[in-house]
Amino acid sequence: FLPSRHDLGVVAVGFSGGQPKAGVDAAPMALIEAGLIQQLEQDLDMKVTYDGQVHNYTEKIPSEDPTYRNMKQPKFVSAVTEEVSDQVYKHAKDGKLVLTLGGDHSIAIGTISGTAKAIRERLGRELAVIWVDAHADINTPETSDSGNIHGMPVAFLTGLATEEREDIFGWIKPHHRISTKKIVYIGLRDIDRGEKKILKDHGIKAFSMHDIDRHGIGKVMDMALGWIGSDTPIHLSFDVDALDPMWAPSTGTPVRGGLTLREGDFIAECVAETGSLIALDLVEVNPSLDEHGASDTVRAGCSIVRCALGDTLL
Ligand code: B3U
Ligand code: MN
Ligand code: MN
Repeated sequence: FLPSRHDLGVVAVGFSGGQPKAGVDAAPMALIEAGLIQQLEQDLDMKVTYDGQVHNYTEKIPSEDPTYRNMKQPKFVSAVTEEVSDQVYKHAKDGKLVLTLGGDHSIAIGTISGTAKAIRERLGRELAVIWVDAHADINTPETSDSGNIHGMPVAFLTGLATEEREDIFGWIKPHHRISTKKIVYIGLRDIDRGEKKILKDHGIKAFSMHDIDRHGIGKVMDMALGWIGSDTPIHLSFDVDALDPMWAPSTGTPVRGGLTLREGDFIAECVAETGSLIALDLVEVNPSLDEHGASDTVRAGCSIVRCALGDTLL
């Protein structure tokens, strides 16, 4: 059922509208200029389909976009993620593995809805999601204190948040959604009160930094992949802020006490080993924050992507 390991579709999403800090839109270019696509082609022997553009979706900017249900820039984020959903869907429907370079994490509303739809159509299967992040990004518009939509994508993708208005995520239909039972978090350490309640009430599987300290990353990955079950298509959504700011300082909301560089790579390697990866997002690299650390952050991002796509140490 899986995409051919070497056939990769790349979508570069230069979008920052899900949060207030400029610069995260420059990440795809920074990653590509660091040689990421060449590395995938030359070192990993991949056949890469990429339209050669970092999309900034300026044509989607609405004439007015007032706060709605506490969400900031709801129409813009909705329109961009709907377009991203279609871009990702087209690659996945063709049987390609899909790599999306963000952008802030709101874009996962697009990427995961696109793969969920394609996998249902192609295989009649449900998608599992591994969400690697310091944050759970599962606020509903009502539980969010910030109103930033990058803190809400999982709520929209699971149907915990819905909206009738077509221009404000009403385009998300059942075939775009994922089950709360098929998402696994790794690396959590900064969760809002309302989010904790949502995780508990819905029995959502989550491995926090505490769990990683207790069991080690090897056992945590065994448990995470065991929860998903073998032979289930996996979408890996990797927020670079899961890594400790020591290795990835250039990100909008760094939280100390995070994953080491090796733990981040190890998670990606374990997912690659399953042979079930169908899509990968790398988000929240912001080269304009902590400029001294930007090249380290970009290198860490490139490494995560290579590992997830099958690069091995030996
Ligand atoms: N949970 C907070 C903070 C946050 C979420 N995602 C990031 N930060 N990167 C919120 O705004 O919802
Ligand atoms: Mn995130
Ligand atoms: Mn985060």
